[in-house]
Amino acid sequence: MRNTKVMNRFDLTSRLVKKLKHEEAVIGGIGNTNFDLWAAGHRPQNFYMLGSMGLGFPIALGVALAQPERRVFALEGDGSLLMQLGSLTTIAALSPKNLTMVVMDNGIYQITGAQPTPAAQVADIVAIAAASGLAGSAWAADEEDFERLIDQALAATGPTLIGVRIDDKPGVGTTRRDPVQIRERFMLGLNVRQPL
Ligand SMILES: Cc1ncc(C[n+]2csc(CCOP(=O)(O)OP(=O)(O)O)c2C)c(N)n1
Repeated sequence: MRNTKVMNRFDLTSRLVKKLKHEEAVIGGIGNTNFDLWAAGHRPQNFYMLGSMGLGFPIALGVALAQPERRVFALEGDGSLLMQLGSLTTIAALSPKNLTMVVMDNGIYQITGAQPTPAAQVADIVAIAAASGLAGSAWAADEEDFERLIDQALAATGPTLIGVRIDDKPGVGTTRRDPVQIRERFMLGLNVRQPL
């Protein structure tokens, strides 16, 4: 089903962030995806989802629609996405040209004790995305292929989804849990708030 290398979330997140030169927005999903986004180097255009599984992509969709000239990336765990699969069809139907989703598939709910997710056995996230209408969905074969898919996404004319198989490591850092600060910094970073 997936002839892909098992990679590492922090390494891939760092590779993505290094490629961002135009104040692209990045939305990190609950837990490890936003921990590693934070650890890869905080940017004012980063938003760190706290609390609810599966809201990374819906939030990113809102940002992409509100600011169509800005590229938007969203990072989500496989367990979180499986809890909010309807977001894929909504995104496919609205088809924002500037949104790229990355699914960090470790086949487990790592942060709550490594219980297996359905992606470990029966669900192929990229096949689900393609069948939801996201035709440009692909598994990254290895780190080089991931970087190539990100380069493609930076020039894409429709929403794209990249699946990556990752190891069972927890996030490298821990996001500072201050929701008001996270929101205000992000709004400043997106130029929708004036500095005090
Ligand atoms: C709606 C909801 N249900 C359950 C939880 C508890 N919870 C928080 S993170 C998590 C697991 C996330 O798994 P995944 O998205 O695959 O990321 P990973 O931890 O593997 O990086 C769970 C069950 C929650 N925060 N929200």
